[in-house]
Amino acid sequence: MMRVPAFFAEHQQAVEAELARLIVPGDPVQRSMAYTALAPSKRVRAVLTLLAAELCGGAPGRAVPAACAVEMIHAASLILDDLPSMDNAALRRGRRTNHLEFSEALAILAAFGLLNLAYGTMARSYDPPLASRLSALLSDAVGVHGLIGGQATDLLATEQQIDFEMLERIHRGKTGALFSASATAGALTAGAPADAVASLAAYAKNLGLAFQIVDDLLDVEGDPAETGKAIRQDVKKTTFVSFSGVEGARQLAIELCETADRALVPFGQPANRLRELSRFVASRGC
Ligand code: GRG
Repeated sequence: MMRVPAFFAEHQQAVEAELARLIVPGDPVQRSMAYTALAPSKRVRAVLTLLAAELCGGAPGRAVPAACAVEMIHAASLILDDLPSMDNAALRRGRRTNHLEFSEALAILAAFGLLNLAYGTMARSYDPPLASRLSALLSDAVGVHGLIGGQATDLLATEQQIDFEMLERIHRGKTGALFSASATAGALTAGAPADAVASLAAYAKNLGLAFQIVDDLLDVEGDPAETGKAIRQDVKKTTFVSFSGVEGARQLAIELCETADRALVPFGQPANRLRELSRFVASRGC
């Protein structure tokens, strides 16, 4: 994995320790949940939650359950995305995909198990008004205008001609929505005012799209030993690279990170860690 700033590694560890506590490997479905959710990951969405909370003055550790919920949802989406009826992928996070290691049935149950645990974790970790805001936020990010909608549009568009606007819509749903919700969740756990929440959501939305574009670039020129997944999985799909070429896609990712950073202007210097996160996203190799 690529070298990350020290604060990034600390946040990754805090989230991984809590995920390991919450997802106990026991019977087969629990082992299937742990297999994907606890596998090596950059934890970029969780780090985003913790950095947003930190910037908004949240007490240390308070955002960790929300960051774990985001990671559980993300892991659920990866398990589903890899299924034979979706991307039919064999390698994820450097391991055989969940349905190949367990079975398709257990993979589906593990994805539901993780999604369910995400909402339960928020309900148990925060007072009812905050828990209900976080649940609504994440349910919107998962829903028909987020992950589920983006994935459905993406699947229906496979081997079809799509325009740039549709490509952007797919990935704002599949990737941008959870990035945006991750930052928003962190800010909400810190009791941030509405304008700060909106700025962080705007930052993360653009960062998410940049992240997806780099993901497309890595599908073409990445090293499976680094990314933990096979390359050229997306040959039948229109991607940012097939649309804009390697250089065009790289430029677009840089521009989106710059747009993301502009939303941080009101925070001044204290937002430097988020600026570092944008630099990591624009130049990552895994
Ligand atoms: C019901 C949760 C749920 C989802 C249903 C399957 C689906 C809808 C959506 C799939 C969304 C998806 C897999 C988007 C891809 C996003 C992406 C860039 C994944 C790679 O993320 P990384 O690089 O992975 O952050 P790691 O392994 O580092 O966490």
